[in-house]
Order: sequence, then C-alpha cells, then structure tokens
Amino acid sequence: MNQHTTTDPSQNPEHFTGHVRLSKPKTIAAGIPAVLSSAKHILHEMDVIRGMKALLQVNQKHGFDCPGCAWPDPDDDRSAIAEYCENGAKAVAEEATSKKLDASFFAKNSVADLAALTDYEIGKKGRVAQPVYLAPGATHYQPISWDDAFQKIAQQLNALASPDEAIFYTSGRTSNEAAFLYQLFVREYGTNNLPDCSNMCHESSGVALSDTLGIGKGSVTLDDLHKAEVIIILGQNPGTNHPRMLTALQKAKANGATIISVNPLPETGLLNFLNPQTVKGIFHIKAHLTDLFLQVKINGDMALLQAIALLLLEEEERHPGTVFDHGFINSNTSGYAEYIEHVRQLQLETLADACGISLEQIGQAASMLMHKKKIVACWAMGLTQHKNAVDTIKEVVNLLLLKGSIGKEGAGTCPVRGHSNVQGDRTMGIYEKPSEALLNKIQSVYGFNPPRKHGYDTVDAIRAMRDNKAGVFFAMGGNFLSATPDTVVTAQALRNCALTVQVSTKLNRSHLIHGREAIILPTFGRSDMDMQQGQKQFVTCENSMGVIQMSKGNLPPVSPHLLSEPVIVCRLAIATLGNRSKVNWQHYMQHYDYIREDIEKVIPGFNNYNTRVRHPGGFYLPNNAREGRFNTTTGKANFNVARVTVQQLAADEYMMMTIRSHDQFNTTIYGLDDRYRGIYQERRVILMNSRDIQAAGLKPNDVVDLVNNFEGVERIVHKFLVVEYSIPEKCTATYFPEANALVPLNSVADKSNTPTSKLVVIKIRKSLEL
Ligand SMILES: Nc1nc2c(c(=O)[nH]1)N[C@H]1C(S)=C(S)[C@@H](COP(=O)(O)OP(=O)(O)OC[C@H]3O[C@@H](n4cnc5c(=O)[nH]c(N)nc54)[C@H](O)[C@@H]3O)O[C@H]1N2
Ligand SMILES: Nc1nc2c(c(=O)[nH]1)N[C@H]1C(S)=C(S)[C@@H](COP(=O)(O)OP(=O)(O)OC[C@H]3O[C@@H](n4cnc5c(=O)[nH]c(N)nc54)[C@H](O)[C@@H]3O)O[C@H]1N2
Ligand SMILES: [Mo]
Repeated sequence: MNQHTTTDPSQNPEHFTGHVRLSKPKTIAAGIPAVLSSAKHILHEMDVIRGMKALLQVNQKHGFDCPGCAWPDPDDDRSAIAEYCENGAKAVAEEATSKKLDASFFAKNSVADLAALTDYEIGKKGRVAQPVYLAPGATHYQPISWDDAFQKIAQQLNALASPDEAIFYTSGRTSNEAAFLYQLFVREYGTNNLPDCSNMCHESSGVALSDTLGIGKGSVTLDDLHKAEVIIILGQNPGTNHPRMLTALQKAKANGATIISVNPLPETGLLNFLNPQTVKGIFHIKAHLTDLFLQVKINGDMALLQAIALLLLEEEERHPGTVFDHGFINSNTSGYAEYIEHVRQLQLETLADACGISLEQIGQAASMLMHKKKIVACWAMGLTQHKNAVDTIKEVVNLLLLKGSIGKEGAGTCPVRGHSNVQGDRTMGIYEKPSEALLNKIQSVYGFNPPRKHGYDTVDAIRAMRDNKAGVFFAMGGNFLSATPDTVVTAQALRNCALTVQVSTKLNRSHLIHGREAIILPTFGRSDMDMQQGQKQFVTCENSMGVIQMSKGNLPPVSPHLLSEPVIVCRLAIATLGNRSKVNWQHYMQHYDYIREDIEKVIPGFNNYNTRVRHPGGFYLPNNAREGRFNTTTGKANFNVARVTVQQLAADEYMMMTIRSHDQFNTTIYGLDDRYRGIYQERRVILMNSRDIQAAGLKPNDVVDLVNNFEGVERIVHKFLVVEYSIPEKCTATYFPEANALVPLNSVADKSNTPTSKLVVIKIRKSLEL
C-alpha cells in the first residue's frame, strides 16, 4: 500500500510545545478579555502609535477594510472608536507589523531552516521587505530587482508549450482593482486557469444558490438580519470567525428574533455574548444569543432540515394555509409538487437517527419556525465542505421557499463569506469557469479574444502539477501549500514546477516548498498607504452582503521596495505580453480610477463606479434574489429533491472535521490559544467525546496518530493530544492546517469540487514513539 507520512518540511514539525493547558470551555464570548487580547497582539508587533493609527481606521468610512473576515459594516452608524473586533485587531497586528525580512534575513536563514519552524513561528518573522529569488539548487533566497523578477517570470511563461500549462491562484484579500487586472492579464496571456480560495470555501454555496435562486451570492442585508423573526445558524462559528456578526445577532434579539444554532460543538460565541463596544458589555451584562442549540452529528444537517420540513408539512396538512406561503410558492417557485411528494415519504425516526437530534428538539425547532414568515439562514464551512454540500445548501433553500422567506425584508440566504474580498474577486472574473457574457464583454471592450475553454480549479490545478501538465505556478496571495488538501501530494505538485511565484505580504510555508526556481514578490496589505505618481490611491472591496466600498491604508509601508498588487499585475503583463497586448497597462498604473473606469465597462452593476464608491459607505450591487427575481433555467426559484446519506463507519473509525481555533486566520497562526474552547498553548489536539475515548481504550492527554485510508492510500499525521470535549459520538475535530495532510485530494463535494475538509474518515492509533 502507498503511504503518505508527514515527516517532511511541507508539514508543521510533529512535536508539542510542552506547555499545553486545558480549562473549561468559556460560556460567554468577547467582553473585556477580548479587548485585552487585542491589545496584547498589537503591542507585540508594533509601537503604540502605529498600532492606534491602524486600529482607528479599521472599517471606518474613510479608512481601510479590515483584512480579516468579510462581515459587512453597518450602513448607518459606525462606532467612532473602533468598528473592529478582537480577531480583526489580530489580523491588523499580523499585517501591520513593523518587523521586516530584508536581504540579511534571507542570507542568514536557509529555506530548509525556515521550513523546520512551525507555521506560527514562520508567520511571526515579519513582512517580506524586498523581492527575493531562489535559484535552481540554491539553499537561500537572494535579493532580485523587480525588473529582473518580472523578466524571469515572463521568460518562463513564454517558454511553456501552451498557456494552459500555467496556473494563476488567487486568495481572497486581493482588491477588486487588482483582481480585475489579474484576470484580464491571465486571459490575454491565454488561459482560464484561475483557481481561487473560493474553490475550497463557499464554492458549494455558489453552485447551490445559482441553481436554485439564480445568483451565487447571499440575498440578505445587515438590516434583514436585524429584522428577522428567526435566524438559523448552521455550521458556522461566528464568535471566532465573524465576531461582529454577534453584534447583529444581539440587535436582532433585541428586536424579538429567535436564534437556532446547529453545530456539533457548543461554540461559545453562538451561546452568549458580551459586547465590548457597549456600556452593557463593559459592565458584564451578557446577551443570551441562542434559543435552541441543536448538537448535530457531523454532516447531519440535511437529515435535520428534512425532519423539520416533514413536521412543517404535517401541520400544514392539518391546517392548510397556516404554515406554507402558497402565494409565494405558486407564483415564484418550481418543483414544489415533487418536493412535497418526497418529503411525504420520509421517516422522522430515521432522520432523527441520522442527525443525532432528539424528536423533542426537532419538534421545538419546527414549532419555532411554524408560524414565522421572516427567516434568515446563515451558514459557513460546516455546510460547504462536505461531499453532499451542494444538496444540503439546497435543502436550506427548500425551507426558505416553503416559508416564502426570500426576496423580502427580514428574510433570505446568508452564506457568511470568509476572506474580506473573496466575493469581490469572483465578481471581477476570478473564476475558472467564466460566463460567455463576461468573455464576450472582454472581447468587445479590449479587442482580444479570451480563451473559452474552462480552466483548472484548485483541486484540478494540484492534479495538473502532480501529473506534470503544468509548469508555472503563480499565486496572488494566500498559502496554497498549507490551505489545500493532501499536503504531501500538493507539496510534490509544487516541487514538480519549473517556477513558483508568490505575491505575498508575509512569509509562509508556500515560499519554502517550491518549484525548481522560486520568487517572492512583496506587496502592500490593506493597512499600507498606496502612493502612485504622488497621489494617494484607494482600492475597493465587496463584503459578504454585496456592498462595494473603498479601502484606503494609512500606514507608511515597512519598506520602500514593495509594490501594490495592481502595479505588480501591470508590470508582469508588460513584461510577458509586450507588444502583443491590446491593453494600456501603463495607464492603469497611473491612477486606479482608470482601472475602475474599465471595470464599469466590463462588469455589470458598477455604473458610475468612481463617483458612487466615493460616497461614504459605498453602494449595493444589484441582487436579483433580494429583489424576488430568479434568473434560473426555469425562471423561478427551484425546489430540490435530495436523499440523505449516512457515512458508514467501522468500529474503529471516526468522522473528523478540521476547524479554526480562536487564534488563527486560516494558515496564519496569530497565537497558540483557543480561548473559548479552553485549549491553551497547543494546536496538535483532537477533540473527542468521552465515551469514544473510553471505548477506544484511550485516556485524555494520550498521544495519538491519525490515519486516513482512501482509495488505497494511507495518510498519517503523528502526535496529537486527546482532549475530552462536548462533541457527538463518532465525531472528532482537529485544527486546520495541521490535519490537512489527511484530507484526500479526491474526496470532494459533488458539483463544486470542494475538498471535504469537514468530514474525513480517520482511525486513531496510540503513538508508538513519544
Ligand atoms: N478569526 C478568523 N476569522 C476568519 C477566518 C479565520 O481563520 N480566523 N477564516 C475566514 C474564512 S476564509 C472563512 S471561510 C470563515 C470560516 O468560518 P467558519 O465556517 O465559522 O469556520 P470553521 O472553523 O471552519 O468552522 C466551521 C464550524 O462548523 C462546524 N461544523 C463542522 N462540521 C459541521 C457539520 O457537518 N454540520 C454543522 N452544522 N456544523 C459543522 C464546526 O464545529 C465549526 O463551528 O471565516 C473567516 N473569518
Ligand atoms: N482542512 C481545511 N483546509 C481548508 C479550510 C478548512 O476549513 N479546513 N478552509 C479553506 C478555506 S475556507 C480557505 S478560504 C482557504 C484559504 O486559503 P488561502 O487564502 O490560500 O490561505 P491564507 O492562509 O488565508 O493565506 C495567508 C497568506 O496570504 C498572504 N497575504 C495576506 N494578506 C495579503 C494581501 O493583502 N495580499 C497578498 N498578495 N497576500 C496576502 C500572506 O502571505 C499570508 O501568509 O483554506 C481552505 N483550506
Ligand atoms: Mo474561506
């Protein structure tokens, strides 16, 4: 049998910190400890003045968009002192650090030395301060001029047998301006190989919502959330990953909303919240958020939703017209009869078994929804990263359609986005499967014929590099190696390339696992001041609710040798395409207003872009589902029929979900504590149910190895500490990215090709070597 083990620099070193401390999970999120934690992270990275200057600008109407999550800012009043959260402060501290990596750092530290560090240690080194180059066979990165760097990349790109042998990845922090230019360059160069982090994130939401509602984005505004009667939150941990959402939930509660949370873990922020930005919060008056917590089994959501639908149907049949919104269903939907026929066949007990929720609690959830008409459903990675993710999200839509809860105030879909501009990057055309409409528009505006063949998404890009079908890998941000599944396979894929290039703010493991040659191009982050031709520039971003806003950094960049992402793309395009190009790249570098003028010509919804985006608070993009129109193949909102499947497990097998701790942003590890879950100073942990620990002959604090076996390949990660936790039996949790080596490349969601990072089947073995 093939074996993929992890004693390889593509992984975090397999050792413990030796300082682990466990306490009871917290019952209340935020409050004063959150404020203290923000201050600690800021002061660790920079002096007080730089720190305050940065924080006072976060998410202000004339400031910069928080480099953390994509949660929207209030349209009206923003807290004058700080419209940010603890984890936003950590994101700013991490980015705006005054530590920098110059030539002497790279001369002193070999690539192998750096790869032997943990992700936490690598990230704390500081900002990359000038372009660096790793020659074939070299052990150290060395300085390179920008011109030489662009020449080397251009040469390699132009030497490929076909443009389809190059891959251009994007992470989700890239601004609209940079993203638009990047996809334009890539398409003029000749390929649609534009994988992005969305492929691993909300792709399943995009596919499900496009099929059912005709738009791959959520439909609600922040105001809808405030006005909802019921909010269901599935597979999301807002207390950690979208802390400002708690303020919106608190406001909704004050207006009378009921909140139902569906999660295998009793996540702290979902249960109770102390708002540190209000007087009540400071005086410790907590807001109780969740009214009903359903501790579902991993991937039990579809069964739960169908069980609720069955109870609603039974009541509707007893009292016709009291539960379902027939007016809405008749005029706006398609597939109702088939869907109801399917629900009628369902067995409540079987569904309850499949999701692990008692009949009593399912009944409570159904009665909370029964006579309500304004429902918002929020979800994130707990729904999207499963084999049946697309169908599960369609099941969420089914429920909203039955209740007429779409296209009206206080109701709708709320897939809560991850990276701060991941939604905007898609709007700008970062997509391996571009629409014909976009390509035709590019052709008519620029006069070149963009390639029509669809490109590689993230999983297919890894396969192509693994199989030597691609030779140049270029990343606009992100940490491809550590964020993707099957780390050992991805590492080999990157090593197969002739050249790997990373446009980055901070050092990460993707710089250390590289192609035959490698280049790091250092760039501005959100908080950096961007001057071009003596004029201060701003960029724009789209948040989770489709609001376009400007973002203007105000901190002096750590080094004079950084270039902005838009300028990097323009200079790369000039170096690569030369006279072949029909695009005036010089013009775009002079002032970003010129980029926005052309975005307006190509992308729908951006009319008067330069004027409207200068209005404080920006503007909303059109959203057909919000307006109650459904641009689907049927012209209506579509019900979907799907069958529940239950993961079969042998006696010694478990389901494992890979989740985020409170001290990380994806692969950037801010610190080693997961404060809300009561786990301190150690990330190599596996959360298990106490009965499972006992049945497996283990004890808390035992050291175990985790093994996945998929399609005849064994994947192993060593040395994880067993932690007893409130989680359903047969369900376990580890942190991303330490456990990514266990996620099989071929284990993906149907239709969206998203890796199934929330359900990996594992075995747990006691470690032999301690
Ligand atoms: N501070 C901080 N903020 C972030 C990020 C970060 O890393 N740190 N990442 C950003 C990004 S890119 C994203 S996509 C979002 C991620 O935001 P989340 O989706 O909240 O992140 P995860 O930690 O992956 O958490 C998934 C949640 O789903 C639950 N879950 C897992 N499997 C299931 C399941 O089968 N069913 C149900 N109902 N629940 C399940 C887990 O217990 C966990 O609470 O956050 C964004 N914001
Ligand atoms: N097992 C498992 N795997 C997962 C997930 C999971 O839940 N479980 N979640 C998935 C999800 S939801 C996502 S979104 C992906 C994330 O995948 P990525 O977006 O690729 O990863 P990040 O860790 O967010 O990238 C961090 C790096 O981005 C660079 N960076 C930061 N800011 C900027 C900037 O402004 N410009 C540029 N050019 N670079 C910048 C820094 O160098 C930093 O090291 O991971 C996915 N992988
Ligand atoms: Mo994400």
